[in-house]
Amino acid sequence: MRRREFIKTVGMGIASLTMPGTAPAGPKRSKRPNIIYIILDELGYFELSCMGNRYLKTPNIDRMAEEGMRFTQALAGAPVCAPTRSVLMTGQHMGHTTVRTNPGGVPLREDDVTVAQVLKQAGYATGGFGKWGCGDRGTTGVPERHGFDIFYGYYHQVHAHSYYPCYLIRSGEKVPLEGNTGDFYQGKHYSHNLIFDETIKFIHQNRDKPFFCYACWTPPHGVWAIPEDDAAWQEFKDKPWTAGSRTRNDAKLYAAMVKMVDRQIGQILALLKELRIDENTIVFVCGDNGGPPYFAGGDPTKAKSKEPPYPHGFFGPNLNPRTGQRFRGGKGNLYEGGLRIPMIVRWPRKIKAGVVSDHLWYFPDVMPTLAKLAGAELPENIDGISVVPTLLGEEAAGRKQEQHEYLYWEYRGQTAVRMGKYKAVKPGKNRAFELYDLSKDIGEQKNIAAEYPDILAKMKAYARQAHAENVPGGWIDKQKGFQGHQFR
Ligand SMILES: [Ca+2]
Repeated sequence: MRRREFIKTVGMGIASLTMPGTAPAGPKRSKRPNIIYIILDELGYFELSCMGNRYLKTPNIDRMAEEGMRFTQALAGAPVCAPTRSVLMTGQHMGHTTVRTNPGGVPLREDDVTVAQVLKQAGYATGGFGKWGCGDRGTTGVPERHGFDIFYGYYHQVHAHSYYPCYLIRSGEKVPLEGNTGDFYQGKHYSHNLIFDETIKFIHQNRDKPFFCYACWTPPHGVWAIPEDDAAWQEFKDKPWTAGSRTRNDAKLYAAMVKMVDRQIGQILALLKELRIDENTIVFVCGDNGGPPYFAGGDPTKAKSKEPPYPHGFFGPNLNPRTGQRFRGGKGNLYEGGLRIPMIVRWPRKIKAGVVSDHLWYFPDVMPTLAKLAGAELPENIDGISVVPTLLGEEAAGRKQEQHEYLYWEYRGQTAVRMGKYKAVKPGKNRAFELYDLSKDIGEQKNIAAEYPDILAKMKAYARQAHAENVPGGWIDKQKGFQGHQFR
């Protein structure tokens, strides 16, 4: 189906679903799983306690990994927040997706088809909760124009920098938060608690139908803040840590926020059991981009020394605490540190418990994966491949796991291509491509470009083929956009 026709059919709504001959092939409607897709903004690959992190505590995510599948080579769609969400939502890599910059000014186009549209057309209830990042209020990119029955939270990237905003947005309408002033650290309403409550409410309300719950939560992204009485803050507030980027509390706040969202994931899993939909619900938990080396400078109130006390970040998002090996780089660049994310998927009795998979996949694959689970039809021109055969087993899925010929990223003059064990990285606009063999060199230290010119030439050709001109969406009503934290 072409994208425009697809939109037209979505626009016809429920009527089209009952027309004979239009029912999508796939699992029976009654068997179709609920889908909960949770993003923890900025959470690094090694920031789980099951990955050996010494400071951060994630007992519920660890339990999900024990009961489900953990991926070692799940990669972000982009090394920063907005583009990675655009890739996830459109099933298109960075050479094709619409939002390729991060400041929040570029929205999805009217004719972009999202995961929510795909699932809604197949009869799913669709809800989004958290940070959207694919189009501000008043643009063509808003979630209510892209398949979400409800979206509650932040639309503009920068609006999400405050956990005590003056308002949040519910499906395009401002919801004023009286008592919040624009102060980053205190206020009457902590946004994430409201967002979590709405997430829970949506699951409750839709327990009897197939639903897609997109929980694109902001924690542990900064500016770091948490209510004083939150149990997670009480657990970490007296740690002797002074590392931070704005305040001496930042590292403690970060750890508390990770613990808080982990606790809330536990609450969601308990709710699924209580509602007796645990075995018919697949839950994904992942990061959104590679981990930034937060708080590398130590105590922000002291003059920085030449040798920062935590060169790889206070919590070491890209440093394997068990082996001392680390991914190069971090958030914002296209070395592995900018792209590797935690990814854990749980579906009792469908996904084998305790499996660690090294299947290589990335955010464009989410749309075809969820569509396959839902028996939904896909739009044309997507770059993803379903990972259902890996999740359920090739026998249960009825087909072999397909592999990507190559994976592609671009961001601010950087380009990266992955082909099997090889990774080609162009680290900047006027820089040459480097080539690494990740099977031997996970830290991307030994550039072998000169030794394998034919392989690099092939990967450069892929990069040229993957990049298409960027045509952004636009404004419908500029007055409605985010104006700054102090504005209501
Ligand atoms: Ca992010």
